[in-house]
Amino acid sequence: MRKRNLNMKQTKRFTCCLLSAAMAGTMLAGCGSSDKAADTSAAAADDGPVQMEFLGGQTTAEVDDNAEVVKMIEERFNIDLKGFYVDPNNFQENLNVKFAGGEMPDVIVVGSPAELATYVEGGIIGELPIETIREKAPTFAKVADEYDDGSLWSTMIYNGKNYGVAQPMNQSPMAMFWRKDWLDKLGLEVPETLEEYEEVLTAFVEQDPDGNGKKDTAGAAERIFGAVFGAFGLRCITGVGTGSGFTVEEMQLGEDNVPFFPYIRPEAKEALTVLHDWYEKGIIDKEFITGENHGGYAGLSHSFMNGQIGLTCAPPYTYFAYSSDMKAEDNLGICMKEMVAVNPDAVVVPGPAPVGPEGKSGTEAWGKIGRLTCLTTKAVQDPRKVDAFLAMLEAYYSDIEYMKLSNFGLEGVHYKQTEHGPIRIMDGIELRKQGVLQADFGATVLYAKNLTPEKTEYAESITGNGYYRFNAPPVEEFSNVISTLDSLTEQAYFAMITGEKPLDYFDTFVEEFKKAGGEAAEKAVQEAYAEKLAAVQQ
Ligand SMILES: [Ca+2]
Repeated sequence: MRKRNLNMKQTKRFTCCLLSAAMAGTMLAGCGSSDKAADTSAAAADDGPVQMEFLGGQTTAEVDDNAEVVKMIEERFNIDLKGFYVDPNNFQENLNVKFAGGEMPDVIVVGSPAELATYVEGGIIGELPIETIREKAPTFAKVADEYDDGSLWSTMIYNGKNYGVAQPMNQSPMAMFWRKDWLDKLGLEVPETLEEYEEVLTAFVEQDPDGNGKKDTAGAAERIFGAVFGAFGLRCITGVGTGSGFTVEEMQLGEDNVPFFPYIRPEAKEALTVLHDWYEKGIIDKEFITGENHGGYAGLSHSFMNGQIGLTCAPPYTYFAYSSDMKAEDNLGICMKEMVAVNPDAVVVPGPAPVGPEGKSGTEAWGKIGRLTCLTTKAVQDPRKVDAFLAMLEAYYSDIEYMKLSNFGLEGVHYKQTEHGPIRIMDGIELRKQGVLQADFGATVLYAKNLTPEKTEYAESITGNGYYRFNAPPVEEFSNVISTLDSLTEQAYFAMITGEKPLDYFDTFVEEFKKAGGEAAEKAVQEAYAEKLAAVQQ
């Protein structure tokens, strides 16, 4: 619980940073008109390369003008490619200082619709009409249409206008990872249903799977809560990164395309009933409240690595890249490498998410929506910058060689080609200096299909249904109460799982959640989302 409180404070601090960015932006907007006149006349007088300054994320670097990739990209699009450098220590504060001083890049990647709204209000991000995108980047538009479940194009709408482009991603859901050596020792198979899960996990508690003669193992911990909720049709996010606890701000998009809070649905009580029962039986690690991660890479599960539990849940690539072969070293993900180092005898296999009583199953998945790339108010004033940006976007979707050049660079210099796909041989900062990862659009659906097909197919083969992230449109009814709702849910859920409160307390919790602003927030988000959908269809 203590850890979670820290996280809440961090969230607040981040919001404050964004607000000051908005204020800085307001100042900028005041002096924007003179820039506009200057830019337009310069564009008319000069047909030379137009300068494009990119800020792709927190890992930023100045671009080396003489690098080969830089020259290739510059010639192709008739641009002068620059990286917008921001000191990564206190990144947001340093970026705000630049905004306040009147500096901004041409292209900027934002983290969420809420951040988009703040930057639009602050005069940092400029409008990019959907019809312009459709006209200048038709291949992108076609792919976006194909993968849009309603939430793709609408992500970039704010107050009825479009700002930037959202990338369609092919993110695999989380996979379940088992201790195969424990299963083998007890003569058990990888389970498939919730009932079978309970049998196997009970054996992990009762039958000494690590063979040390002590009853000192549990079945699983917090990171499988999402799969248990998934067995009842709900999206539940727990144990993200170094924190523990439930992430209430990520809502669920229903099959009817209406977003809702999964935590107050009647099915949530059924999932909590299972978790409480498993907690009582010792299946859920009694220390689950402190989370599975205790430092280092946020995806690590120390409880799993140390042999305290026999099952965890994680993104596929953090354990295996292209198969479950633990002998192939380049196949091991960051978590698996650490696990083997700590526990050389551990054998790990993936398995399916548990199927619930009504046949439902699934794990949480990060967004179907990837990078949110925007043009600044500075860039949208110059039609040549808009054209260059959309030409780069179009190239990324219509020319696999350009996608590879801008994301991986040159073979033998920046990456090596292996039978399992390209592997980078240079670090991120250095790559960015040389123009790689500057003018790219990330691991899009086409990227997954064409550049890393083996890894994509493997991840798909070990996962099933995903409950994808829904980014709530920024509405005050939501943002004003979400911290309160988060704390309320967390306290009630922990209390019901551990038995501090009876399961029937769920109904009281739902009433409190609604009264604390949850009902109004859900309604406001639903309305705002419907408005966004309507704006896309115009
Ligand atoms: Ca034992």
